Formats: sequence, C-alpha cells, structure tokens
Amino acid sequence: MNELKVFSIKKNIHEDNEKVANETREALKRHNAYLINVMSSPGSGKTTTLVSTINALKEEMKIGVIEADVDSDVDARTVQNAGAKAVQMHTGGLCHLDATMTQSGINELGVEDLDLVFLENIGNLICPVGYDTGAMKNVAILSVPEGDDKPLKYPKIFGKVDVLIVNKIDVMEHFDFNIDLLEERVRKLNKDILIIPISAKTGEGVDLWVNWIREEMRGR
Ligand SMILES: Nc1nc2c(ncn2[C@@H]2O[C@H](COP(=O)(O)OP(=O)(O)O)[C@@H](O)[C@H]2O)c(=O)[nH]1
Ligand SMILES: [Mg+2]
Repeated sequence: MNELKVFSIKKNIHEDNEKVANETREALKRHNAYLINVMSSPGSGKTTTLVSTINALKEEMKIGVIEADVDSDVDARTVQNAGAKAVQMHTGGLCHLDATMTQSGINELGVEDLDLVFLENIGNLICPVGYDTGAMKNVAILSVPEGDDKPLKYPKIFGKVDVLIVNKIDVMEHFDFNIDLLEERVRKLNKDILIIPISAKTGEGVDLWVNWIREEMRGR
C-alpha cells in the first residue's frame, strides 16, 4: 500500500481568512492547479462522487485530494486507490476548514505536479459554508435520502455554492423526493446555481459534472 500522509491541524484565529484565501488562489493559479471545495452532510456521497470523477478524468489530468475528517484515513485511502494523490487532515473536532487549514493541506499534498485538486470538507451543511477556503469553485452535494426540504433548513450553503450535485438518483423511486420542488427552492436562494443530478454509484449524470469541470478548467 502507498504511504499516506496523515496530519493534524488547528484553527488559527489570528489570520485574516479572506486574505489567506486570496493568497491561496493566487498561488494555485501560479501552479496552474484548480481547487474545488466539496461540502455536504456525512454519507451523501462526497467520496463516492470523487472516485467516479477521478475515474473519469485521471487519463487526461493529474488529480489530488485533500481529505478532511475529525478522525480516520479511510477516505484518503479510497481516493488514493482510485488513482489520486491524497493527504488526510485531522481537524481534532472542528466542523469546518478555514483558509489557513486548507493551505496546510495544499502544502502537505504538494500541488506543483497537479492539475485538479479537490477538498473534501468536513461532513455537515452548516459550518464549512462560513469560510472561504481559497477554492476556485464551491460545490455542495445533497443526496436523495436526505430530502428535498434541506434548502429550507440550510439556506446558506445552497445560496453560496456554484454547483449543487443531487446524488443517489438511482434510489429516487424509494423516497418522496421531488426534484422539481428542490430546484424551485434552491433557485429562490441562488438563481445562478448549476444543478446536476447524478448517481455516483451507477455513473448516471457524472458526465455532465465532469464536463462542467473540464469547461471551468479550460476557462481558468
Ligand atoms: N445508492 C447509492 N448509494 C451511494 C451513492 N453515492 C454514494 N453512495 C453510498 O452512500 C454511502 C456514503 O457515501 P460516501 O461517498 O462515503 O459519502 P461521504 O460521507 O459524503 O463521503 C456509501 O455507502 C456509498 O456507497 C449513489 O449514487 N447511490
Ligand atoms: Mg467521505
């Protein structure tokens, strides 16, 4: 098994988060690396979506993943096995990542040889959205079993992200999930958002998501 870097980070309350985030974006641009921040509840399919994405893109670009969790290294091992360069950050109980923590992740990962980097944020719909990590784009995943009412309960995240992936559409028939109603609720909060229904498991819709990434990277 490949060696995997696992390290702990702490919150730096003295840094100006916006300043550090902007510095991160500038540094990534200099290295021609594109950072996407992925946020969602635990279990909605962040890691599975990343694995599908890595499988779809790994022949055409070098991909890295910064995994952030309170504990364990299972996700980092999973994306590493899929073909990404990976590091695992431990937040010691913190429920979000700020720009300084993300910068530590980028430094540990080393992005000089990478084209595309994903940040798998800590699983929850509340804390991560308050912090600019330095990513170029922010993505949320909502899975069908979580329900179509989540934009009503957690408006901030749906109002902020560039893309909403609606995952687990393969199990739609088992849930009373109304995707039109979800879209209506999300658009009230964010008229410019791109909504992409997928099944990370079967691969349905993943091409739309992957094409969006290609387009964004072309225009960087
Ligand atoms: N049916 C179905 N299950 C999925 C899909 N995506 C993820 N899962 C399952 O949902 C569980 C949590 O997925 P994971 O990617 O670990 O979620 P994370 O905690 O957000 O990273 C796992 O058992 C996955 O196999 C999907 O599109 N359809
Ligand atoms: Mg995960």
